[in-house]
Amino acid sequence: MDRADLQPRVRDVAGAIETMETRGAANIADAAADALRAQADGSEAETAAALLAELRAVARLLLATRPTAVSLPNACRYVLRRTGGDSVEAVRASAVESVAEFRARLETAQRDLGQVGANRLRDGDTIMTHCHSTDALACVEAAVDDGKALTALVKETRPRKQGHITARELTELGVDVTMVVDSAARRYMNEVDHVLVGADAIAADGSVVNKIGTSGLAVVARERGTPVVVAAGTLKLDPATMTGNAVEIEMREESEVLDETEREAIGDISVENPAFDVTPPRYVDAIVTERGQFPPESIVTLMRELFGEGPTEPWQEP
Ligand code: RUB
Repeated sequence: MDRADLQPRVRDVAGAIETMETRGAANIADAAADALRAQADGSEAETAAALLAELRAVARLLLATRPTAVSLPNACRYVLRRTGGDSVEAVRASAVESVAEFRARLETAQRDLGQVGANRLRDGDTIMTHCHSTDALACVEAAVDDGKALTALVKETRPRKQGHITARELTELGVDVTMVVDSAARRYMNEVDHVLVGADAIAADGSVVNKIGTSGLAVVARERGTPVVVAAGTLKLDPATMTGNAVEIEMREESEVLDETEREAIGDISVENPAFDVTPPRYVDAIVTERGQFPPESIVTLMRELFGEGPTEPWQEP
């Protein structure tokens, strides 16, 4: 596909995901679906086959922006598998309709899993959060709507401090928030009733891929017997892991860790900046989805039901 055929919205969405202006797995999926809609809507393709090829190319472009969030391929998979027809109009209409359906399902899923997660929380509980997860916040919102008063210890979440977003949104929900630096998690764990985090990807063995630091937090929680709850819609289930593929962990720029002045002052060192880590299933108590809560070891049954025995890649050229 000629880059000139890309709709400006596609370029904007891909750029925003790459620079993390759009971030968090669910938001990324929603934006990706919208980019596919924009291409279908604005394309000047003259045949159904040409429009389908454009949509596949847009999906491939989006998939290259952030490697770990499986919501991206899952969003593209959902839309492309439902897009088709013999005319440009039919392809356009089916793409637009499946994007609308996908976005509506995303919203409903978050509301439904929020209620499941809320049922675990009791009035007066303290939660500890890591990063910023709209799925995790949906659980808190539903609990607050049920009349429960909650307190939150919010981890700052270095290097990009997404904990600041969580702190603001929890405060808006009426939750009493205390922020701590990441390394203070163990110091405060005795005060915590639930660790509540989101996920970028869930593997078939129940491993949870989420913002770097989640696995350390889960180990500390297990040491103290504090339940670790992962709020993750089924959009986060990674079908490729059913056939043995590993989730790729995104490595990011060292400038997120050290600014230029700090770098110069320290001298010649290497910096590693993985964006995510993997929490083994034995440290996770429950994965909360819109289909109910699952012990991590049994999530594969839900994956088989949703994806069959493996992934499809409708963005590949036939
Ligand atoms: C965000 C992150 C979030 C998950 C889940 O990482 O790790 O916990 O994406 O978010 P980044 P949600 O800031 O690097 O995108 O529940 O909103 O899908």
